[in-house]
Amino acid sequence: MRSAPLSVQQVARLKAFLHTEAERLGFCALAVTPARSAPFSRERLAEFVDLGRHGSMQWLAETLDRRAEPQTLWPEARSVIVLAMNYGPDRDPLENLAHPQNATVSVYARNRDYHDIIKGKLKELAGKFASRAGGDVKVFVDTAPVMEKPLAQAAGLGWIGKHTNLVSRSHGSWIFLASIFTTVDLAADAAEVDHCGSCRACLDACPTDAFPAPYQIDARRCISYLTIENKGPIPREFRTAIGNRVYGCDDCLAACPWNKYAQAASEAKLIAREDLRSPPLSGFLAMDDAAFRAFFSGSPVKRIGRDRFLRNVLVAVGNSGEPDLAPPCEALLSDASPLVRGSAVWALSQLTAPRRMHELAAQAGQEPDADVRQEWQLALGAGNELEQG
Ligand code: B12
Ligand code: SF4
Ligand code: SF4
Repeated sequence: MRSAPLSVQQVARLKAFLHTEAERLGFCALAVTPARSAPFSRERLAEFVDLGRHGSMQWLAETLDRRAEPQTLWPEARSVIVLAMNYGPDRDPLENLAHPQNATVSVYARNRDYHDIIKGKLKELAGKFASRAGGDVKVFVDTAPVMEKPLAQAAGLGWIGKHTNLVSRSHGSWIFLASIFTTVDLAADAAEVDHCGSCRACLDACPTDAFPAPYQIDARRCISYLTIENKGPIPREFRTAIGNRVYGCDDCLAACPWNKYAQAASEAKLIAREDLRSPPLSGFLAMDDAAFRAFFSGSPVKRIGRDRFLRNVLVAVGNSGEPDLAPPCEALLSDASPLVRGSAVWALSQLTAPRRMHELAAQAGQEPDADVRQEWQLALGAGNELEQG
């Protein structure tokens, strides 16, 4: 149902109300754009998918039409209220990369899952707005088929930087995005323009060369994709470059000079848990499913499950240069998960002498999984066939 048009004064009062309430709820910025696709966003999303840069994120291709056009997602929508929440780190987010025996969890995942935090606040704001303005509302954060960055740029919250994330002149790039769609026509705010200039710090900072060109990303090469979205083994070509990053990556964001304006998160649930600032890798290797769930209760890390998390930890262990981590890895050679077994083979191959690898292969016996067999073959060197199960 389309809402009745409001006077200029009514719209101004509603927007003032939205700003006050959003600030009270802990959002750092809010702006409005019409419920129309942002310029070029459809073509660029289609190109990204056509080139296969979405990897296994098939949902990006399946929802393309709704994602590219807000009114295909919800025909009655007239305006989109875009919001940002600051999750800025309180110290150098990359300092832990210099401690290869500890794990680096990306800044956004060092405490509670932002989806849960933002969704509750969005619903509260949307409910209050709807009771004043009339009409219907729908709230979205991250997982819905909405192109949050182009809408945020169109609303004026910031611009999509060369690292393909939104950068704000006042808050830098450590911001989450969310939106409220409404059937009410609200006056649009002015779009933001690009302030990257000749800078290319983010492009040069990427450890896996995931930017085919400025403003374009190949998700298949991005550590965030490889450690979070990707369900299979981590492709060998990226394992060394991943270093000790066990969940996501922040290097391109951290490189951005506009973060000099960023502030540390004020929302307590987004401030890093002490035990996630620099957790020793050794502490994760013995985790079973129950221990993993308990440790990551309420955290976004829980989403990938124990096996994928251990896969990531084992890649970091392989990069740690720490032979003391070999014994707990050996125990994982007989793990129930082929993903974990295969990653343990690789980690050990980086830490252990070839003779020991041959002893371990003999002890491992028959291997039913083809991927794990291949890991063994590569770890033992060509010509060493492992028995098939
Ligand atoms: C899929 C996805 C990913 C993928 C792909 C990343 C990407 N850049 O799109 C992966 C898994 C790699 C990923 C990683 C991360 N993500 Co993510 N992700 C998403 C998601 C769900 C969809 C994004 C999407 O549609 N991508 C497809 C591309 C084609 O769309 P697009 O980037 O909007 O496209 C624009 C640009 O590419 C640009 N463009 C393309 N070609 C060209 C050419 C020229 C000349 C120009 C000027 C522009 C241009 O224009 C396009 C359209 O306007 C959004 C949430 C959402 N619903 O939007 C979160 C989101 C983008 N992610 C977010 C975050 C925080 C991250 C990470 C930082 C997490 C981490 N620490 O590990 C990393 C950052 C990696 C990076 N450099 O982008 C935040 C970003 C907030 C912000 N400030 O922008 C979002 C918005 C989630 C949220 N609700 O806050 N993510
Ligand atoms: S998040 Fe890391 S791997 Fe992904 S594009 Fe940025 S720097 Fe590269
Ligand atoms: S690091 Fe430089 S090029 Fe990259 S987003 Fe920031 S300003 Fe733009």
